[in-house]
Amino acid sequence: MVSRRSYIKTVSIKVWIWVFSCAVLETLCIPSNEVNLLDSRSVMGDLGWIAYPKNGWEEIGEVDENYAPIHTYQVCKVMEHNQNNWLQTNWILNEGAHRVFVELKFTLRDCNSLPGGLGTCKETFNVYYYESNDEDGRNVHESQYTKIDTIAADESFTELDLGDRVMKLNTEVRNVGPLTKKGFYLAFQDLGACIALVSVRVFYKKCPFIVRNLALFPDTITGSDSSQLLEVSGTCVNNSVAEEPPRMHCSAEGEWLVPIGRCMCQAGHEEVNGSCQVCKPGFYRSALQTKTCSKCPPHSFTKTEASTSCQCEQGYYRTDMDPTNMACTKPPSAPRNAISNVNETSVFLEWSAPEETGGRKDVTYSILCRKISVDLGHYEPCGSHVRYLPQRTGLRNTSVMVVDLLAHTNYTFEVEAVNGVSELTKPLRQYVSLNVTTNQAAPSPITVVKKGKTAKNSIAVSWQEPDRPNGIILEYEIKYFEKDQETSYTIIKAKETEVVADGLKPASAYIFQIRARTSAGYGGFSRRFEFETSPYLSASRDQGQVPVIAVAVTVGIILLALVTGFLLSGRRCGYSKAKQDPEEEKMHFHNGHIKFPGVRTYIDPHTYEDPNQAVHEFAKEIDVSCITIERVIGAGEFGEVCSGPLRLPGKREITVAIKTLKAGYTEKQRRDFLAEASIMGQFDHPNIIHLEGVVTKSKPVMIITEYMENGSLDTFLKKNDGQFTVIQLVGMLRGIASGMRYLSDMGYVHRDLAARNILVNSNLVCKVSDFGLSRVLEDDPEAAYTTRGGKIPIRWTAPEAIAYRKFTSASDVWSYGIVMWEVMSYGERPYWEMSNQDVIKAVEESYRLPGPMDCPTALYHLMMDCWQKDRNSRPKFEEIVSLLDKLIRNPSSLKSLINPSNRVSNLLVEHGSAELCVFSSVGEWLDAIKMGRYTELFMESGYTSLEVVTQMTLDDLRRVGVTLAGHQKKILNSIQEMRVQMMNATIPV
Ligand code: ACK
Repeated sequence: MVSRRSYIKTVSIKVWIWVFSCAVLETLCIPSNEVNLLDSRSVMGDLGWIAYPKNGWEEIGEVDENYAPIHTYQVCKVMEHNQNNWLQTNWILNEGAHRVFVELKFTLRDCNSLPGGLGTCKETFNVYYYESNDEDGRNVHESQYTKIDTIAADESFTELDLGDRVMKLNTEVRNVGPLTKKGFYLAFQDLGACIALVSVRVFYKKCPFIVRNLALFPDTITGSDSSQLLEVSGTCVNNSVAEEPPRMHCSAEGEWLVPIGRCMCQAGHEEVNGSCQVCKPGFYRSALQTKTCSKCPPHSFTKTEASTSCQCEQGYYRTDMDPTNMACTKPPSAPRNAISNVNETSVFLEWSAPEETGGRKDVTYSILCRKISVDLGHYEPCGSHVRYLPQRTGLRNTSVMVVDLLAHTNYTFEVEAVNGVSELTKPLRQYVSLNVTTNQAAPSPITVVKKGKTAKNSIAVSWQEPDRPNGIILEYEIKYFEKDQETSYTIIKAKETEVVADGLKPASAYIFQIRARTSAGYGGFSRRFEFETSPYLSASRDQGQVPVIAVAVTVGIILLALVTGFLLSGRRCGYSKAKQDPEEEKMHFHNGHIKFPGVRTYIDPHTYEDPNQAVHEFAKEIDVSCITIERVIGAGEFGEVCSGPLRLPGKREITVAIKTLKAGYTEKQRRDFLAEASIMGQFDHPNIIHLEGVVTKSKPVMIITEYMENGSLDTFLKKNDGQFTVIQLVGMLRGIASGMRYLSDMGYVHRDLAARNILVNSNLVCKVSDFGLSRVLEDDPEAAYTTRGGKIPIRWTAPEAIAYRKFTSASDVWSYGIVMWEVMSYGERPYWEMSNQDVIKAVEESYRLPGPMDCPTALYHLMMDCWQKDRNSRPKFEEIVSLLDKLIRNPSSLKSLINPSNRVSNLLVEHGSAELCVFSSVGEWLDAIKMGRYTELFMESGYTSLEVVTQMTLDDLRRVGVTLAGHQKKILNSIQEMRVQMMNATIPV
């Protein structure tokens, strides 16, 4: 049994032990967000609490090992009834807190363990508070206190525990609030328990000062409500600015929650442990770029603290656009190794990148072009017409194409390298220069082409000189064709900048392209310009819906206009052919071949049901009043051939030949007569007789052609025997071949090509004439009836045409060979007086006309080629023209004439060995049979003429030094052929 006194003593000892250990751990025991308003353990002197009744709560004065008092209040009146013992604290200042916490540490005796006191023993006590603004509340009545709670022990102790020297200390915490006054008292009411109140701690909670996101948040007393969050604004730390206003929330438990916004260090400062520190010299920090101070980039420095950027070293620069962390840079050095490549008026410039890029990647190049002024001798800007591909400035690649320069001009080009900081260093330009002289160049393409007066068959076209003629324009070439018919086109050459394209189809679209020519050649064609001819006049045809009255009125007006015009003009004559510059030259092309006139291929007029339609399709109707017949110049099959002036309105007067159709003709004769005009009208070539038009509306019916002053070629040559140079004769032949090439390109087979059907003008220009169809067989006096019934000019006609009427351009080539022979022999009659039959036979047996006297070997070879039996082996007119062109260009090639000794005037030459007769020397012969290597041996052995050679035997050959059996055989065979020709070919003429 333990006495009350000894119990209390024992409790005190136990409490002391605990107080001691807690005092040691004091700092650890109180969290930082708690602010004590009262802590009984830390009060050094008397606590000054008041107990009443006086014999209730009593203070046990103990000291700890440091002799500091331990304030413990105890009461243990468990044996007595009606206990009401109060213990009142001092006035506690609440320091602005609206909610405080009361932490009580106490021990409580288990009533069951007390002997005999069970009836009155309590195991709880009550805690009260009373608010007041000052200490006046000391004497208030207990009923004025507000109860905080009844406190029970979680664990009470027993006698046994005391025996074990273990105290069961309870800790209870209660919160009080909301408080509205400056302070308060606490009171502990005991109603009969055995309690030792070891410590009383009163505190409030706060969210402690904190630096978060560079913002300062002050100590903040928590709110009065246990669930309240207080929003607190932060203050940016020194040298920082709010990015977004910083805020945090203080919870009732004294914790900072939900940070919002933040502060950032100002430029020139960096964040170190929640504060903003200045950047040291040599370091910088620009606002909001990096978090920490950075070392100055290359070629820059700073000597001051808190730098926001670094300064460039001398000679180095930074653009406004360059970031502060970029190194300072400098302009590039000049480009290197510049070269130029001139192509006419274009220059390709190429260079290497500069050695020094200045530390930048934005190097570009600019070109400065200057040309040397011819008059002043100084450089001047090149002008805006010069184009740079891809551009003049800001070039990223190390090349540029400069085009549209002037021809034959000196230029200087400066290739400048620039980068982002070049602007800052002007005028220190870094460039490499090049001197360039442009070449001769063709004119630039014509860009402006305009349509002028348009008629149903013609379009007047004008254009502007090319922008860059690059020289004196010698002429223009106008190419045109019907839209979508590009394979057949016409070319007109003109000196002026306008031309009239005529002979066009009404209401049709034509494409025009024009180019200029200078001494440097042709420029490029202009782009395609599309112009349309006027429609037919018969407007009513397309307008079937127009009322009949309107049509009648229109027709009436047109008639009236026509009659009026006719009367006013004094019966003007003419046709609708548009005006054409006399200097213009017109050529037509078909499928790539030059085809002087005739955009289309030749159309057989017989394919027209109505021959009148054909003639008016291809020939223009001329009013007879425009023609004056002055004299008769010959007789044609259908009537006289006359000559006289033709006066067409708006055109200068010209002399024309007028073929007439004699009176009393049949319809067939009229048709056949006009058929020639229908054919001739389709041609337009300088070597084809030109049709001016026809007169069909009055009698006599006439065909009007250009007048050829020298008449037909055969009589002209006979009249002028031996009067012309070889070049003049070849020139005539070239003209005829050119006309024939045109006809063959047009698909027209002449069938009666002979010198008598070639006309010659005053300039010795030969033109092919005499076109017809059945006419060949009818009206040519040379034509003879063949066994098959046809009438054919035997001497001029190829064997296959005679034999089975195979008339082709190849048979025309045969005839051309005969014409060549006629020309070179000044109008000699082919095969002289041989009968047609003998001619057929001789030709059939491979004999051919011998070369005319003084005929160049090359020409005779060509004739012989034209007389190849196999028509496919004959040359084409195209080839003939180009061969003759070559001979004309190289007159010495015409010097070699047929050897007179080999020219057998009265003999025909066997075809296939004709070359033997035309050899002028032994060397030439040996070369021809590919044995030229023996020429020297032949000469040394005295075989210097072909006559002597024809006497040679095998032994002679061996003696000469021809030892190879194959060569001996080849040479002997050729000698044998020569002998046969010279001795046996004896067809008399
Ligand atoms: O040899 P010539 O004088 O030239 O005689 C004939 C005659 O008419 C019968 O055809 C001459 N002749 C034909 N057409 C023309 C022409 N366009 N110019 C000059 N004479 C021509 C031909």
